Amino acid sequence: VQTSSGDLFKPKRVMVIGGDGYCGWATALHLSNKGYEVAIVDSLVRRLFDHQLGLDSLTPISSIQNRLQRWKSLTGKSIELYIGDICDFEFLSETFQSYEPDAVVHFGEQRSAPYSMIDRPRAVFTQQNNVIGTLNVLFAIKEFREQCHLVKLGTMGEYGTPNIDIEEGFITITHNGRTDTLPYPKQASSFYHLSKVHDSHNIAFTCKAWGIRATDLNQGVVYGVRTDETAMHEELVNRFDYDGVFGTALNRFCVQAAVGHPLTVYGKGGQTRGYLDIRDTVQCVELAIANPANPGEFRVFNQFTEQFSVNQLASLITNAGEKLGLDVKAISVPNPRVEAEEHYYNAKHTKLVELGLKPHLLSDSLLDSLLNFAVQYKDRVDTKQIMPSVSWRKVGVKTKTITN
Ligand code: NAD
Ligand code: USQ
Repeated sequence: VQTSSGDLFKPKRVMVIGGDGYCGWATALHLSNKGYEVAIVDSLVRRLFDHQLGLDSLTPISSIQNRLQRWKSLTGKSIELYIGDICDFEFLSETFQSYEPDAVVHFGEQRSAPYSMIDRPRAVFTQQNNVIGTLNVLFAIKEFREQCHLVKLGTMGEYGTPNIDIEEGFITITHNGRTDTLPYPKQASSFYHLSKVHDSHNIAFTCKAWGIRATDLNQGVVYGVRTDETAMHEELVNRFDYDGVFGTALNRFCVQAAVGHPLTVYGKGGQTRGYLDIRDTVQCVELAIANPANPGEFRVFNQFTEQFSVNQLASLITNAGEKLGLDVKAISVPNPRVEAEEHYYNAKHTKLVELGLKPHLLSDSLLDSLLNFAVQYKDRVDTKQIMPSVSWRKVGVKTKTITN
């Protein structure tokens, strides 16, 4: 790959941090399938959160070791595995020196906004885990692998819901007769989303100060479950979160429809966000890796394909459910979050398309297959986990046990 600065940089060895999670597992297999050498780094802390909160994926997921053995036996391809916490710099240094990655895709964070709002310990954990983890990755690149390209998962939620168009990372402003291109203002609305803002600042600074090459992927809400690779065998099946802490909007609605639970629209339902199919997550990450940032360049891509309000999602699922003979109803539940429920939203998302992204837009057939998927596993649903259990307003200082 010839980067725009003219240097030759052909990434082959990719480290996927958080490769046991929802986006990371699908991406690790996709990259391995595409001929990249892949190593997964994961502390498995996400499986621990599930145990601690009494939650479970809709799909039964195999251990990471069994997943990788199955992948090897099906495809002949090996994925290396490093179990450890990237906040432990000794572990991360050894991993970097042993694997020598050309690119690091960093998914390895605590990614639930409600989890970060349960109580003070979880808010602190989220910011410590995410901010220190990313800082360690930046130091490891500087120290051991200067040319390594960091592809970091950020979030569209960093921008909040401003009353003007959202640009991709930067905005050109004229103020008192002078003009500059500045980072787009950040207005995150949970301790989790704020951790991503802090990460972005640290990454931007180290690109400038140390010449790190980085791409910040401000991803929207991901939906779907099957990718070409995870569909190859039941032991490769991805996780599917539907509970009130880790489940995200569209995926949750599919499970709710499958078990006859009313769709949980929070408040007025005008909350609009960018969404994308998990098949596009893996495609976007591959595009970012194949077209690396230049040394010292801090790139920001808005990674989503379409915008929807919660009400729009609810009506899409209602209609798709009816076609399958499901009786789907949406209800408004008091919004546990502090967020605008009716607002302007228009976010740019052209940079990944310019690199070649061919989006899988939300279609009737995808909704159909996602609903059927949820119906297939509906006996595993714990309906007590569906209603939201974390309030932004009632967050407390003490460790809270989540029970419904
Ligand atoms: P996930 O919880 O399924 O996976 C995250 C993985 O990272 C887990 O396997 C966890 O064990 C691991 N991890 C966490 N902290 C770690 C640490 N300190 N050291 C090593 N491993 C660690 O989450 P996901 O849905 O796959 O999200 C992945 C990334 O994408 C996150 O950064 C998230 O913020 C971002 N993202 C997700 C979505 C979405 O809708 N799921 C949308 C936008 C952005
Ligand atoms: N919502 C409902 N009902 C539900 C669930 C959610 O109305 O049952 C609403 C929420 O109030 C919010 C919107 O839907 O307005 C999206 O909520 P979500 O839980 O689907 O997504 P969010 O909390 O924003 O977080 C998810 C991922 C996170 C990622 C983010 C991308 O968990 O890791 O960063 O999506 S974004 O939303 O673009 O910031």
